[in-house]
Amino acid sequence: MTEDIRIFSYLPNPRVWKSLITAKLAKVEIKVIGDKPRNLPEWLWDFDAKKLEEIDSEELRKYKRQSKRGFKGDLFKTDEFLDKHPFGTVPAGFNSDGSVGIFESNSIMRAVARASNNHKLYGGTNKLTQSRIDSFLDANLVFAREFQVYVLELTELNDYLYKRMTSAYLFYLDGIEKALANQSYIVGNELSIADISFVCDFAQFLRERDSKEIINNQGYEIISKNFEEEFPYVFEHLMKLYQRQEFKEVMQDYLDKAFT
Ligand SMILES: N[C@@H](CCC(=O)N[C@@H](CS)C(=O)NCC(=O)O)C(=O)O
Repeated sequence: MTEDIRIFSYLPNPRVWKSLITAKLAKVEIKVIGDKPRNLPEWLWDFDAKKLEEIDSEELRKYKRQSKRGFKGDLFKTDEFLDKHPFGTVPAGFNSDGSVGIFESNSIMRAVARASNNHKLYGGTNKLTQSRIDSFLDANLVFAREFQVYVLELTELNDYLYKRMTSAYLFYLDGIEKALANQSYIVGNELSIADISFVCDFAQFLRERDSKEIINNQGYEIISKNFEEEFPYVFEHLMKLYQRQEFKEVMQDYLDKAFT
């Protein structure tokens, strides 16, 4: 059976988990290709991604590109890859024949949800619910971008960066806490991709707790230090979903360390 969506990425990657969890819940066929983060420079980034050792060294030269974000040095990306993925990032999603590229992990997840029979995780047929889900996904991306910068600079923090991250954290969590105050899920009373995206991105952010010493040594505190007490609805929601089978199978024990 051919897959509905193909994803190339470094693995494991919480951004890919969004699509994996959605695929499990929505019974959509996806194929994930990739390797450890440090090995991705040894791959040709393409719909038909492969290890560089399979490619002639003369041919390889034309694929060489300077990395832009999250990687150092050179990466190898085909022209077709850059045509489908103009920002050149992973996770890189594709439709089943590779003729369409889908980038941004939230959008790849949306494509997976749309590939299901009933789009249940993406508001079903209700366009307003779909738009409300989109609203949370946009808010989530703003938060995720902020913490991407924070994580990449974690060993060289400064006041500007730290304040920006703190304010993005408080802004985002305050909104999610309010959304969850009177309902069981982020959008209404049904699980949606807004919840899935929240769990995957926020779980990744909480791993700042693994770097407590590095952060403290620079004179700063863990931003999520009092998360459980300050945002009880968010905490409860995160734990409820983290323990759910479809999430657990993908995330395994990723968050356990953050709560010990
Ligand atoms: N917001 C994007 C982030 C993707 C992203 O920034 N990916 C980086 C790695 S963390 C990348 O692929 N960089 C490629 C490069 O450096 O050329 C998403 O959620 O998919």
